[in-house]
Amino acid sequence: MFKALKEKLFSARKKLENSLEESKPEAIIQPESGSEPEVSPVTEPAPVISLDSGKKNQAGFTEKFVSFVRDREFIVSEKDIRDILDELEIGLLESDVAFSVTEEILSRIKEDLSGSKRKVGKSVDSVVRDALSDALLGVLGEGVDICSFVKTHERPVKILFTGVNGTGKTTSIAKVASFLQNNGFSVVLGAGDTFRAGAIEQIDVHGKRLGIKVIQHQEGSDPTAVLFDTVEYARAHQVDVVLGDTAGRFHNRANLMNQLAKIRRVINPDLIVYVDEAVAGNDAVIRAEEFSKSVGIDAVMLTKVDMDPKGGAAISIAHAVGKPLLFIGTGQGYNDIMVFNPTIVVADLLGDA
Ligand SMILES: Nc1nc2c(ncn2[C@@H]2O[C@H](COP(=O)(O)OP(=O)(O)O)[C@@H](O)[C@H]2O)c(=O)[nH]1
Ligand SMILES: [Mg+2]
Repeated sequence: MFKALKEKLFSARKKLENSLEESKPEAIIQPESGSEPEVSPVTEPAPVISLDSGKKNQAGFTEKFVSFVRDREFIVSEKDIRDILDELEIGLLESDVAFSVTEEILSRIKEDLSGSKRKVGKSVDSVVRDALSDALLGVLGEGVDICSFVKTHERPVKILFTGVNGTGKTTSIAKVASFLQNNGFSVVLGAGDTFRAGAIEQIDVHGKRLGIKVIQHQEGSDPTAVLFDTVEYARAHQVDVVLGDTAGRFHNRANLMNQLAKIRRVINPDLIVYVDEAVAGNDAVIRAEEFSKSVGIDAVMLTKVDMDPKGGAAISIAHAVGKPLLFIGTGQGYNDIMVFNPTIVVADLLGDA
């Protein structure tokens, strides 16, 4: 997973380590005669290299830092790491990381590494690793614990899935249903895609395989009625969670959007999950933003991560939309689903998993 991103991050990490290694105090400054290198003077820092100020580079950074060493701190000039960050910027964009997210990551790394915050006592590789890790965690957010969400909401918890056709909504509903079942919750499915031929049968097959009830009406019927009946069924049978399928929607198709608005009004879902595919890269991020504005979404599920060697969409989507990435789909089987845990993902991206 995320092969391209891992390679870019690995390359930047090694280059930053080398650059910081060269900025070590011993390499730049002569200790004052008689003073212990470990207990250095508390004088004002003496600039060693001055840079032109005011110029902005590609990533919008101002070259205002100076390189110097004081006490057991070392200061890395922005110039020292600028080329590496420029290269990383291109690498992230090439890996489909959204522009705004790329800028955010770079700005966090720059802020973390340049300046006088770091102690030499910490190894260079951990300084760099922590800077990259913090920057990535900063854009990935907290994630969501769906099981706690279900536990803390009134039953039945109503979760509606929306998004463009073919991205994996129905398959994802089956996976989420199986995941919830495995975590001890009862589930009922609502065949709310009454629009596309074969959609009802498709979700019915999943339901049969998983041993989960599927509420369905005829093709072409009102999806709001199907989902209303599904919620009624859940109430009557004390089912914990309702998972509602919907027809593929384009934000610019008024009739489908109106249908969704009606479902929302009548069903009042606890969670609207926007589903898109990682292979769509930046398009997925842009669509998610548009859906978020027009429909209003609460969380995202990104499918086909197994088919996306780049990984940028998974890194970008939560930050770009301002909503958490709930799950990622990693294949066609029911178990090919992963809770999106930012800490685990970042550890994997930086090669620690
Ligand atoms: N490789 C892979 N294929 C997936 C994943 N999720 C869904 N699919 C496939 O994507 C296709 C469309 O899925 P479907 O659920 O029908 O999409 P929908 O139109 O949005 O409901 C199917 O062939 C699924 O098996 C995934 O995480 N990985
Ligand atoms: Mg479907």
